[in-house]
Amino acid sequence: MTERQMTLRQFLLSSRRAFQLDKDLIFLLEDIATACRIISNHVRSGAFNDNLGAADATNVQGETQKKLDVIANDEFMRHCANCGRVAALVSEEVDEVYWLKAQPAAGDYLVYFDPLDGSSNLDVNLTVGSIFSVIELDSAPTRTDEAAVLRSGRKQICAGYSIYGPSTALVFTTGHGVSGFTHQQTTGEFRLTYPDMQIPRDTREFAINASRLRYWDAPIRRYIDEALQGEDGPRGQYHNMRWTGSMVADIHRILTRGGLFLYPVDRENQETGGRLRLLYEASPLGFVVEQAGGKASTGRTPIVDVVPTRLHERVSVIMGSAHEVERIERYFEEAT
Ligand code: P6P
Repeated sequence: MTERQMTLRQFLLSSRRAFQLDKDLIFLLEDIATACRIISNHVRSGAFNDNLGAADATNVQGETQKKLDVIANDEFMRHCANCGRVAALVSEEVDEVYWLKAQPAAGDYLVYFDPLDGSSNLDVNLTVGSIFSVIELDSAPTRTDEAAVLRSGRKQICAGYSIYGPSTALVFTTGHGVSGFTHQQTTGEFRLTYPDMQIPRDTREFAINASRLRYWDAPIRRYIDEALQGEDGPRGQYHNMRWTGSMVADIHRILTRGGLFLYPVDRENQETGGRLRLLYEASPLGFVVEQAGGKASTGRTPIVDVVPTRLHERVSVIMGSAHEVERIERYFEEAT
């Protein structure tokens, strides 16, 4: 079976022919894939190189950085800088925009990334991932300042993630559906193992941090209460729950078998606008979910339509199987 599974390079070249994919985007995607391979190696050998545990630093989010957060960030910064069209990098781990060009031009790329999502899972040997997003500048920004990179998710030309689980997989979209590749250790190749990923419109599985129940808004509380009533409740069916502590892992499961991921704004986190960040978590994964036939909403509006006002802006996140997202959006409408 292996030989018939396209390599990443073969897939990108066929996409170039089929969708006129820009060669610079192909180079950038291959560089991102290389960064993810290297990060995967660091994650899997962390215990041997004293790379587990905390670095003596906190990031702009006020979170204690893990040593591997810093290593993963360095790998993304280094590899994304290879592509001559990348004008700026935005990282969860870096306070400011990292400009690579003093005079960015129309057609240049902005790359946004969470280099290691779910890193609190590292020390307990659970799944983590990396998230990335690419926007092409439609005009030369007047100033190389934060405002130049505050773009809505609709402007993305590419987004995806890498997941470091039992195997390492790379999943992305360039706006023509979602394709997934598994890293083959024997050859070092990423091979096409999840062609055309589609999220079932219906699901009976949700992912939420249920310890926050007491903070939830009424529509979220209603949805979860109904699900938990199972066969005897208004949904008339048993619902299952998963919560992995890594958005990448939950979203990969949803892309693979359906489901609903929720991290809503609630009474406790409303001051900060929620938990998850828009530019390098919710927006890229929202683009991927939409391209796979799912929906990604704040509860009231598509996540990719949200225009950020701050670099590390947070947002309410409800994404996955379309019919379940639509149900919650109805609950929000009914609650107003
Ligand atoms: P909690 C990881 O830190 C993350 O940003 C997401 O990947 C994950 O879904 C969420 O936070 C976990 O949050 O409240 O369970 O720690």
